Amino acid sequence: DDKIIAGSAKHPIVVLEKGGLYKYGTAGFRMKADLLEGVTYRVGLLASLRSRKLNSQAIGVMITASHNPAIDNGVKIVDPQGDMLEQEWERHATSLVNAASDEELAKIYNTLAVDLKIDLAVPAKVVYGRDTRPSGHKLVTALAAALDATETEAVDFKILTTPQLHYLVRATNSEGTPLSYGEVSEAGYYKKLAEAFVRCLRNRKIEGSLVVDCANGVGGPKLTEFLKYIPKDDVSFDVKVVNDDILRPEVLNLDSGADFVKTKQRAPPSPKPVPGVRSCSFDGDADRLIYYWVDPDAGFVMLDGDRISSLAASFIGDLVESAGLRDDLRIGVVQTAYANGASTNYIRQHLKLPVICTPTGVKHLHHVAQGFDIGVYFEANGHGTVLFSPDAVTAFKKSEPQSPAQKDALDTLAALADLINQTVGDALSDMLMVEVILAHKGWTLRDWSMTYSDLPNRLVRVEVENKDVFRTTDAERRLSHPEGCQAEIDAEVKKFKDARSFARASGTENAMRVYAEAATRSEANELAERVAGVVR
Ligand code: 16G
Ligand code: ZN
Repeated sequence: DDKIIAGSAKHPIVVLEKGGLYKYGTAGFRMKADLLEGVTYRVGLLASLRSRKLNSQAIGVMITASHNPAIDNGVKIVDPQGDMLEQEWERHATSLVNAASDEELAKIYNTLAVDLKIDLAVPAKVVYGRDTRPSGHKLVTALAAALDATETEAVDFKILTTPQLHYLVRATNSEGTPLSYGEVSEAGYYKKLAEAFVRCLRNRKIEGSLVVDCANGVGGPKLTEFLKYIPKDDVSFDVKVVNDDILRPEVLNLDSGADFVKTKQRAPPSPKPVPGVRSCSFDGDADRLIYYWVDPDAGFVMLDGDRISSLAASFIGDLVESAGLRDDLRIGVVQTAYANGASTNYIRQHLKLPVICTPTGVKHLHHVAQGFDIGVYFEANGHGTVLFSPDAVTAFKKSEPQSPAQKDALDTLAALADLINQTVGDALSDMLMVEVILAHKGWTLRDWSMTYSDLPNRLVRVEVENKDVFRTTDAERRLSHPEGCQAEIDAEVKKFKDARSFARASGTENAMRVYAEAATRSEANELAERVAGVVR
């Protein structure tokens, strides 16, 4: 206790104004970096408890604020298989972090250990990383102090993308087992991806070049490093890495990155987009991906998470068919209410695959996707992945092919299961998947964009007095509270053709978000404004 109290005194918590509380949300704790030192120390304590609770398996801690401005930072916990912290424990994180004093902190820590039947004498292990934000240094020091105070084995992987840290957690816990996820090192991650990329492509050719905007975040140097692992004799992959300046923190996520492209619906202004060139953007911690190009005739065309999802589902669905496994493996797609209605229709009616809608936040989508043999999940904002069950992977490896085409399909599926990050959405891995699919199909971005037409849509942010009075049901598609609000929204939606709209409280900002879809752009805009009026 003395050690915990002494450490906490060195990394004090900032008491929030007006009795405000810190809350472990969809992105862990995320806020202005100067509020986070004490928070990170306390998260370190919780990570050690979690490791001890789970038979000394390694727990991950990632320090990042993704697409937020450079002055923000965040801290979140990664579970042993590389997935998000179990929801039940978010409460424990919140209660530990809000302890009123150093002594109170030690008390809550001990109470949690008793209540959760945690043996504090067993070993604990925590592995951690951070993005390129300058504040990361100080937060890592606070984290290390907590691990020291609790006698937890600590491995500092230094600067990483968020998905790399997730990879390393899973690799650490599976090392030396038949289910080994890969070498426990950053190089191991690159080797696994590069090897799977080559296997996925075999003699197929990637056409043209690809410009990758890295939002001046950690994805830039990591992508450059990855490219060194591609054997030039086997694959020619012409990538131009742009917006990869990590030395000037003030440019992080500035007028660039996947979040900018998706919300502004335009290409980053710099470097000046070259018409026709295939382009994509990562976000600040490289777990989101958006594709686009500037068309000489049509202007800017974007291929977002819904497009990546339907592309993956279509390709993998066809492969499973060719592999003769259609009757053995259940394939499904998971989306949120933000998914464009046209994508949902395309997947259900054209691809004939089930679609399930969940609330916003990766943990929800991931969990539901795990219920399929092959679960494709993406948020429209470009975060997502494809999960393969152990049964599916066994089927790819053990099925006896009856024809060269069937063998080819099985080999490609097995390689995809290695290429696609199984722990969390990963911009680098997803980008390689998209490149593989386009190469197999012989498609340009224009071909990809022709599969269906998006319904015109509009997303608005609405400032409200108290967002907490708004509660949702039906995977956030309807408001249950305040009473009568949903009926008013329904009445507005009814006035438009082919329309849909919903309002939900943001989990990351103090605001409401309103989404509307309708037959034309002006109708979508008008509906969004009207529903915003209902909420305001
Ligand atoms: C978080 C979520 C992201 C979601 C976003 C919604 C994770 C790792 N991240 O960033 O998936 O799209 O929140 O933000 O779950 P909002 O609640 O402010 O709309
Ligand atoms: Zn991110």
